[in-house]
Amino acid sequence: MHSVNVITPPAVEGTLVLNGRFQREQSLDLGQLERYESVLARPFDLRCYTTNRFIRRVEPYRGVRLTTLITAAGLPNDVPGEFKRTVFMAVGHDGYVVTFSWHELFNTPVGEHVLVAYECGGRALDVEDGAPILFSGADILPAPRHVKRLARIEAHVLLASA
Ligand SMILES: Nc1nc2c(c(=O)[nH]1)N[C@H]1C(S)=C(S)[C@@H](COP(=O)(O)O)O[C@H]1N2
Ligand SMILES: [Mo]
Repeated sequence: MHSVNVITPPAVEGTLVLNGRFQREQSLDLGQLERYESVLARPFDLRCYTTNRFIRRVEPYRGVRLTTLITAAGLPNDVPGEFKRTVFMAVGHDGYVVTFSWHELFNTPVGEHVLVAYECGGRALDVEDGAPILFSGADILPAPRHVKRLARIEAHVLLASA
């Protein structure tokens, strides 16, 4: 896989960094996330993919769409059309990683439901609650892409190996 050097800044709790192949690296604390247009999600059951275990009912999240943050940071465009080969890695402070493709986020209904949340059930989430929380509201089993203590969104432009 082709990958540019990603210089990872020191992680600050409650602050989300967008880095890698974005045009403008971003660093957003909870207050800055709240300034973007917000979306209210539906309540859902958090259920583990690996075990199918029911974890808990989650009240409606409020947050900003991941696509809104990515658009603000600027998709890679050094090579025409390369933005369509971009994969985004969402990384938690504990090193937990999940992926999203550009197509999935910008060209399927899944993307409309991927939020970086800072409020749940009308109550502000703070760092102790795991904020900001990334979640993908259209997933069949939502627990894997429900990332607590979200630290970074990395943009990687993939190249075929042959
Ligand atoms: N930051 C982070 N978020 C995570 C994980 C993790 O290891 N780290 N595990 C995921 C998985 S696989 C599950 S099943 C749920 C578990 O949720 P819980 O810790 O609230 O029980 O968190 C998800 N979000
Ligand atoms: Mo899980």
